[in-house]
Amino acid sequence: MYKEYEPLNLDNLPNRLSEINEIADRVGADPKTWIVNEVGDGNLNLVFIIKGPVGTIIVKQALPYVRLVGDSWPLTLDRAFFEYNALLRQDQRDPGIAPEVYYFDKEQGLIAMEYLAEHKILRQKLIAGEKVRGLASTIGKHCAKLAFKGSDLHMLTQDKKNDVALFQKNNELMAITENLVFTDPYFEAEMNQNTKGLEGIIKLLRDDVELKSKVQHMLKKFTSNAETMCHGDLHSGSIMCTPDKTRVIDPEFAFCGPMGFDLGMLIANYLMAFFSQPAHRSSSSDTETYQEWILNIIENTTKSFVDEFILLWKTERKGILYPESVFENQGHSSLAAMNDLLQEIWVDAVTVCGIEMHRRCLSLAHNADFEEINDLALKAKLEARNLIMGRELILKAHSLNGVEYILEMARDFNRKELI
Ligand code: SR1
Ligand code: MG
Repeated sequence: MYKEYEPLNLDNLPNRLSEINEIADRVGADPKTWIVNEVGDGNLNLVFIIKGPVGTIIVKQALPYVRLVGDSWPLTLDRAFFEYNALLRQDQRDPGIAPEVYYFDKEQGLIAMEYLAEHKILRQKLIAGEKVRGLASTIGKHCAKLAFKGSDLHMLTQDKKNDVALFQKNNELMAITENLVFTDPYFEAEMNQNTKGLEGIIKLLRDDVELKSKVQHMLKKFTSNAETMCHGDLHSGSIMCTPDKTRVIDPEFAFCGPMGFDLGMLIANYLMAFFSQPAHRSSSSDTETYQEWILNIIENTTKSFVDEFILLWKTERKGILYPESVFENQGHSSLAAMNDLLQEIWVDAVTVCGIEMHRRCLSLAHNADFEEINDLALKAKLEARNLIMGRELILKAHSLNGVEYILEMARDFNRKELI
């Protein structure tokens, strides 16, 4: 591989990558036998599928700019370094959940990794009305393992501090989240986009000082509370599934932040899949059945998260926080303290959830669940439900003491005519 960065393309890729043993061993030594396709449909990177006589791999390469916008928005190649480091930690904390990494080149911003042949992006499955067995349990447990095992509840404090120092340097990607997710939806930012018809609702959100203060409070936690390594972008486009297997990809936005961040972002994306269903299903009974399945996924993801967190609390609490020396070894239960912490995680998750529901309709980078709706009046009507429920979640996060309240709220908003 050349030392100096050069983006791969269909012409230069075979010769360049066949020189790398770790790649040639996985695909085949002769690049003339390779079939290469560029399949990147995300907002940032190049993604190639390379198929050869020995096997198939994925190669992901960072571009020196944001692909969605172009070279007017430069972006560090180092995001591949943070993704690589996050993939290793995901695999360590929840073995088998992330694609296996075969090769990493920092200068080229390049990661070669496992091709998930039978898996499909979860967002596409949710739009198509397909179900995945075991989804809630796999992802709920994964979020708990990532939250718990990357924190001072579990890690040696020196290792935790080294992780914090490492991921603090992913500040360009954190800045994207700080701006696009937490800030831009709440003022007239340059790159904002919204469906026509939502103007009244947008004014309502931007005039709501209590709402904006709560969002800023959550931004303070995002940027200052380095509790654990989060995936950082855990939406349904970062999950790949077969009918009964689930994997998590794309942790390039990894950062050290609040333990509820990933869970909240994920629930938001399920709620947006829920609200968009009337545009994607052909009968109201299909819509209702599938919407209930999505709500069931939200409920069981949250329950799996809590169950796994409690299990880890009882069996893997080896860090400096809430040590047994302070509780159990003196004959005192730590369960009340654990419940307080779980409550704080839940409030953060609910708040992040509401914010993510806002940004996907108001800022840059919308999601396909709504973007694939051609009937713009219907799109605006469904997005309005999503936006107002997002507001309710942010304002009421402290009093929604269980996932059931969220499910009921979603059913209620799904019936409302807001515009
Ligand atoms: C400019 S990047 C826009 C969005 O795409 C990524 O997937 C993240 O969600 C980011 O906010
Ligand atoms: Mg991504």
